[in-house]
Amino acid sequence: MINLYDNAKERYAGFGVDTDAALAALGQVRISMQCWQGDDVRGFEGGGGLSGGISATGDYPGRARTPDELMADIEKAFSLIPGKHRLNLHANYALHESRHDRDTLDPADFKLWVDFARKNGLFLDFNPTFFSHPKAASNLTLTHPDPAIRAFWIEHGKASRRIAAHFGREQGTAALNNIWVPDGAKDIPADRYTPRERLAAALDAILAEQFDEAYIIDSIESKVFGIGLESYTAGSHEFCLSYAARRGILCLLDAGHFHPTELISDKIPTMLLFFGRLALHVSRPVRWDSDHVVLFDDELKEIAKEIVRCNALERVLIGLDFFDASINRIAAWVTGMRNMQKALLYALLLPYEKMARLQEEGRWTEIMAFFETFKFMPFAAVWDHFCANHSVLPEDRWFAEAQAYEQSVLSKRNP
Ligand code: RNT
Ligand code: ZN
Repeated sequence: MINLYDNAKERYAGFGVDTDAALAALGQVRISMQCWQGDDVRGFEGGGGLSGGISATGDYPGRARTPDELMADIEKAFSLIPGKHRLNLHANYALHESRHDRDTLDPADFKLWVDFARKNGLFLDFNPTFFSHPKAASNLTLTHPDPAIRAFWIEHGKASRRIAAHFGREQGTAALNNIWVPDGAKDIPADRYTPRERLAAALDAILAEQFDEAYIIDSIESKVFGIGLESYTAGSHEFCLSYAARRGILCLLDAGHFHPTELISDKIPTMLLFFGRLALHVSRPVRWDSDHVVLFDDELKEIAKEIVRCNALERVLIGLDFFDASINRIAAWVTGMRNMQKALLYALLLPYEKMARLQEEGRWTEIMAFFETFKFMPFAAVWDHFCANHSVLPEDRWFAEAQAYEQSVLSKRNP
């Protein structure tokens, strides 16, 4: 029988590409998987629905309803994803010891998650939750005109940083603490300046406490608009980029937070010129910030290509952000995670030096031909080899396993 991997290795070597080195590099990359795909961003506070101008659409059966179910589902998903990764938590997934409101959350409220991460060899990341809460009912938090409400959310931001730093200390490697606020306006605002002034001041207050950067990395996520917030978003890209640059934190790019034809792949090399690190929410916007599952499509490959081309696998913190409630949620996670990995592998298997030289010489026909040739290289054999090395099912077999779990576990859950 022909060994497909050996054959692929030889073909790639013909272009000077070392498949073993690519697989070793991919094995080092931890992607942060969003806990919120498992339960449609509901969390465990038992409050009202999702707010903040975001929306999980669909009612596919089998949503995780309890912490135990969510943890079991996350474990199932990771069993179908090669390599070791990270888990991205939101503050509204606190497993309360003491029923704290968001302004007084503390690390003890996340002890069970820390235990869960340790048991599964995962590293944790964190997000304060500035939505789905009575005090965010108007979709105003850090820009709220009422100083008491602003103070509540500032305390939440501070509490979140303490929790993230605690994760970092426990896991011996920094946790990303990403701030995203929905604040904005449905219709044309009379004043675009004052809310942004308040946002900057509130962020300064949240970030005032100093932590060891070995434990926590701070970022701020921009957005162009949300549902019901169509006309104005205080934390626009210019706001977040400028704020992050001036205050020395990271700017997080969410693939769905720009105008429909604006792509984050082009922003990656640009920002890496000026920032030591960059954080991503890889998502798939369909006509708007719809948070569809990440597919192995052209933009995903382009995102991965820019990260690899800039030699920035350690400088770009890759997290996923989608929440599709219309399909099997385990399959959603596994598809998105594996696709992110596939895109990175695809990028690691391109002969950049050679192509960069062609670009210097203006030989654009050859560059185009190279890219097209590589679409038909035996990439799948290299990917399946990676899965086998990590004792995970290959591309054509994992889905049956997800279906079996749906049959035996998910289908037994009531809505
Ligand atoms: C919202 C942002 C944000 C959320 C998560 C749940 O548009 O993308 O990152 O999706 O925090
Ligand atoms: Zn996001």
